[in-house]
Amino acid sequence: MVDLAKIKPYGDTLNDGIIQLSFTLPVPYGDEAVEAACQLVKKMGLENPCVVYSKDLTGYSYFIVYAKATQTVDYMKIEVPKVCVNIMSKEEIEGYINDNIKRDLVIVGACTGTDAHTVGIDAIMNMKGYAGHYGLERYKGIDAYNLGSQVLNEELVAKVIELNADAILVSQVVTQRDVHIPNLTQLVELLEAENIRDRVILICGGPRISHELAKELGYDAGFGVGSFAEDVASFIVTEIVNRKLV
Ligand code: B12
Repeated sequence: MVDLAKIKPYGDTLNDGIIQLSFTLPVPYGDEAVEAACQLVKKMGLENPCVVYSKDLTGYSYFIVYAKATQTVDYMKIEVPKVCVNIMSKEEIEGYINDNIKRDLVIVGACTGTDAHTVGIDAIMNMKGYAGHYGLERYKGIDAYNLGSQVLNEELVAKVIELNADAILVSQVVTQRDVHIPNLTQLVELLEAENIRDRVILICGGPRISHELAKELGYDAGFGVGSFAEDVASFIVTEIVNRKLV
């Protein structure tokens, strides 16, 4: 029986609390390294650590450990800020643009700053799309410009002005040392300085981007893992109509 007010991990039998951790310790492989791994897991508040796999990483040591969590979470009290929009199919979005906006939309996207990961922004924008979901370049009524990777915010803003874009898509995949935060913030500042922030739909995305973070940073929406072009396009077209940017 699952008590939603007190959920805990399920490993072998329901409510046994068993979880799996994997990590690397910067010490040579051996009994002392295994003991260090167990002690570390216990210090995390987990019980009965059991090293089920370990490997010498030439000077470092890698572990997979099973352990028992006794903590629980009240699932009934969970609230996650999400993009609230009716997700339409590609054809429905094309029809919505035709019926409600009556002009082609210009969407400019890029992976910005020092970030060279193109696959995420390509998944959303490229003609062939991702996992069976066509990208924005294939949509009737959308002119999509994918500027690629390592695009400076200044370059992106210049392109947005040149094309009189309706929406900006920013991809940030690398989040080491929170490098994405000042980069995303700078873009908002540049758009404000150019006095165009209010007339564009500003969206960011990436595997460690949440809608909550995006809103905090001054974006209209944030999209994470598993997003498709339909999710983003549905948000953009609805927002354009709601904000009377038609
Ligand atoms: C492929 C890859 C690379 C390739 C990138 C090639 C390319 N042309 O893109 C190369 C080898 C160049 C690379 C380099 C590096 N990488 Co790399 N890379 C990856 C890897 C294996 C896959 C990323 C990927 O393609 N995912 C598939 C796409 C489809 O998923 P996605 O990006 O999440 O996109 C989806 C959503 O997030 C969302 N989305 C993404 N962007 C946007 C934008 C908008 C607007 C919207 C709406 C949605 C959206 O929609 C997409 C579809 O659903 C990941 C590990 C992993 N398994 O994820 C590491 C990873 C991202 N890389 C990492 C690192 C550290 C690096 C390097 C710094 C390594 C180094 N020390 O040199 C460099 C950085 C280079 C740079 N300047 O950016 C780390 C990042 C850690 C962190 N927290 O920051 C990861 C997580 C690996 C790891 N575990 O350490 N990498």
